[in-house]
Amino acid sequence: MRDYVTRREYDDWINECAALAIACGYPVQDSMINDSTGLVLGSDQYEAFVNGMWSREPYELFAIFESVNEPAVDGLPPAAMEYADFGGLCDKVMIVHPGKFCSAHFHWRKTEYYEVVLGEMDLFYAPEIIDFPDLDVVGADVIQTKSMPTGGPWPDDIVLPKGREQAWSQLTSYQRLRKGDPKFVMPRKHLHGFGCPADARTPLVVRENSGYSHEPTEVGKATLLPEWQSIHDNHFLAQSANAGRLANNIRET
Ligand code: RUU
Ligand code: CO
Repeated sequence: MRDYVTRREYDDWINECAALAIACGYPVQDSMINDSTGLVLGSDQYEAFVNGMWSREPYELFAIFESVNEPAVDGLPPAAMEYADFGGLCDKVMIVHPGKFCSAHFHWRKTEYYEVVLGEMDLFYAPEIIDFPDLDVVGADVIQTKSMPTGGPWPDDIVLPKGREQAWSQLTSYQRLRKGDPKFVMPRKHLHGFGCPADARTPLVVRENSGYSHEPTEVGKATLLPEWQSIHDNHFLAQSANAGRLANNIRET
């Protein structure tokens, strides 16, 4: 089983994604193109590179170009610092090839919202907060002022990556998002994941805005407030996706 990506494969993938993001008008800077731009969500997902990013086979991997990640704490009253890690500002664009997915996950802190820039987005989510008491997620313990749209049932033709079916089983609501649709808000603590339709002509290019993105990568940490350096705010339901997110296994030769 393939558990690495070659330098050539990785750079071809990310350069293609960068070209698409730039063609879509996204402000991609050189510093946003690095060895953490691509997310391969688990060692079992490198198999995607055997037949290439255009094979349309189901795997969990995609790219993120992040143009803003700002704690936005300046000017707050000091008492607000206690929960300021729930706020902040982030602007990113995500590129998902046909048949590929961002794994099922939730964030304790981050509320995010999407705008499709190119292609179509298959969005899957849990419209209610699902309790994970061991992970400190209990719907009854948090503010909930409104409900999410219930969405529809999954289409019959979605093919999930092998072995990941269980992780997606509680994301019972589905919506297809297109360019020009209203922004779609995904409140914190709700399970979500998304993909690009397997038969699409172009990858999905989707812009995400959110609160501060507490990502577990080295690059993201450099600019952080010291108090926030150890915060990881992403929980992927597939255990190997959590480990895979930390670093990519890129083989130089
Ligand atoms: C998209 O839902 C996302 O939250 C990205 O912003 C990364 O954090 C991983 O998934
Ligand atoms: Co998310």
